[in-house]
Amino acid sequence: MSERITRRETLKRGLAATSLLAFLPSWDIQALAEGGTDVPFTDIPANFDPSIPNQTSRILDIRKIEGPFTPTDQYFAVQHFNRPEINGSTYRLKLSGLVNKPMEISLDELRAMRSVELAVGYECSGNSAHSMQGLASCGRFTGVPLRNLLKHVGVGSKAREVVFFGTDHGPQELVFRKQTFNLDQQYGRSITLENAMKPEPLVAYLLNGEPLCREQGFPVRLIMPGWYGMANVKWLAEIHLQEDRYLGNFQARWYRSVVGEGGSGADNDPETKWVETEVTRMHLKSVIARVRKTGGAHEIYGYALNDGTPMKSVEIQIDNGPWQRATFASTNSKYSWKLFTCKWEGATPGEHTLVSRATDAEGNVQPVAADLTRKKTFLQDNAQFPRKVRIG
Ligand SMILES: Nc1nc2c(c(=O)[nH]1)N[C@H]1C(S)=C(S)[C@@H](COP(=O)(O)O)O[C@H]1N2
Ligand SMILES: [Mo]
Repeated sequence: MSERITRRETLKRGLAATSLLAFLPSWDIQALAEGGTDVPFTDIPANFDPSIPNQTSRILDIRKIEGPFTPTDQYFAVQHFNRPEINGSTYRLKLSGLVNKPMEISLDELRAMRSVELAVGYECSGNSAHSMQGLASCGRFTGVPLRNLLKHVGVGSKAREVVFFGTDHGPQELVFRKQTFNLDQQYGRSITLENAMKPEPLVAYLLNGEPLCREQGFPVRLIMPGWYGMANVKWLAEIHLQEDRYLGNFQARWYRSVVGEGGSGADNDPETKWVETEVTRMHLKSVIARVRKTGGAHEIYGYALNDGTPMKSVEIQIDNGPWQRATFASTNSKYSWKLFTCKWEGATPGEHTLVSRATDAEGNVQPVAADLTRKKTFLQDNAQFPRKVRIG
């Protein structure tokens, strides 16, 4: 008997060790586990303190990234209104509009449906050097594939657009020609039915194996793998199917990019075509997050994000030297953020400039800031992000 218990214990311990190994990213095994030290960045503004709690956002301190999944208490958070507090036991997700059987689904009913788990990394479309690239995270999300839910209620034959409303709402300035109204709006986003029926979108209720916390949208949120953060509607109240396009503020106005094409780029050059587009899928980006010193060796760590197109490479340039290829972590997956590491040979004392650039399998290369000067609006800033460090 006791032997059996012992064997079971050993088995348990063995399993624990295996799963631990599975989650110990190749990313940090060497430098982080062997007790290295952080090489300080000298480009961090004196007033930058991501630990200060903030009503509208929580920034991830990317110097603390240790592995594939961002711990829940560090996970970045952005919202336009408040963070509604929802009672999970009375919660109902409404499915309405052009559906065959309108429904109100409880959390227990949702949990009883077949679920999938997916590693998804994303950033806010406003993430940039201003937030030290900390409006990004990666989590393990569990939920019901959106298309299963839609099949469950039956998609009406005229439905073309799927709208997601959060519980949160508040006054919004709405400009119509020369009139300005201040009207209450819910947070709302839409996608085409075609995108909704793809296998990836998830109606998620767990993050890293735990119920979503309030900041991340308890009890239920949408997750659109490969898309910028604004698509991932939190505190999901209603999924509404309709024929016409949805033009709510956060769909039609707030998340747009305006880029000049052709001509000189001067605002009034009639040869310049100003192209206005929706913000949807993530543009290719990589960011250096940490530099670690272990014994005499230096190593550079960072994350890369994109729309799920296979990532071909991340390269690192040190002090305008040759580009050298970084190694991707074995734990990366199609929609996770892609962690990378690169050995820094022959690092000398003093200040150095480091920069990374990502390239995808379709040949897209992460731009430099000068390539983006014709983008008038600040969203989708995926420019290369030069860093400064000092080796003591
Ligand atoms: N209901 C609701 N969902 C929302 C928002 C919001 O204001 N309300 N903000 C969006 C934006 S702009 C971003 S970047 C992501 C951030 O997701 P996170 O807080 O889980 O990191 O949530 C999105 N989902
Ligand atoms: Mo965002």
